[in-house]
Amino acid sequence: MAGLIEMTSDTLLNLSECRLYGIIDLGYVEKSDATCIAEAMIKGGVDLIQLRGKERSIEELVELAAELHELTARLFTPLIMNDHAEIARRVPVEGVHVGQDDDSIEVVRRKAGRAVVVGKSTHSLEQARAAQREGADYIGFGPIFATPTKPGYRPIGLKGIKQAHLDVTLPIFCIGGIKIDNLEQVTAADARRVAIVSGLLKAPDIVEYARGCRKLLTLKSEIRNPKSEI
Ligand code: TZP
Repeated sequence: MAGLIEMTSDTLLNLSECRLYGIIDLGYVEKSDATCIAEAMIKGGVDLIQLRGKERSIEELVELAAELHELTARLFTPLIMNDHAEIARRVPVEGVHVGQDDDSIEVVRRKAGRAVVVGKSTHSLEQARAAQREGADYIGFGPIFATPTKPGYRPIGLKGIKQAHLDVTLPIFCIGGIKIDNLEQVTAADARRVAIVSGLLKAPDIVEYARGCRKLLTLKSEIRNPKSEI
């Protein structure tokens, strides 16, 4: 079932159709605002939501993921848990996202104990190719630009995006410093999908911001291929 996220028994969401990935990072927002933020993101056209809570306890994340999932499931939007595959055993999130220093994809699947989408962060073309060989369902590719959300990582720039799409057949979400104002630069460099953290979370109007990003991504994909584009 690669690339297909089981949302309910009668609804399947195709990962390759997802273009805009919104990440709720608890470094930027209060836990108590997370559900409203998720709702605004979805209303604005975000296809996929991740909960990211570095330094937060598992118990805290389980509780918030369960609350968020009640909303995201109702709105048929997959919820992906960052880092902690064990949370997928306790909360019916649709996926788990891991970094280079986290569990392997195989361990993530084992810990989750059921079919989940597994995404992996990659920071170079070599890591992107390796993540595909390892069995990831999608990858994050970046940071494209320098970003305070992921300090200490050298930005990889726009140049590798085209090659990544030639080398990797999985959905690739470009990430890192992407804002509505530079999104066209990123799509011009051949990105089809993006993940955005601070741009969305700091937007004065999340619905409008997401809508604007979604429009640019959709426009670009229609220009690239009016019928079926992956
Ligand atoms: N992985 C690569 S860059 C990044 C992650 C999680 C952070 C992206 O955050 P922002 O605020 O959209 O630059």
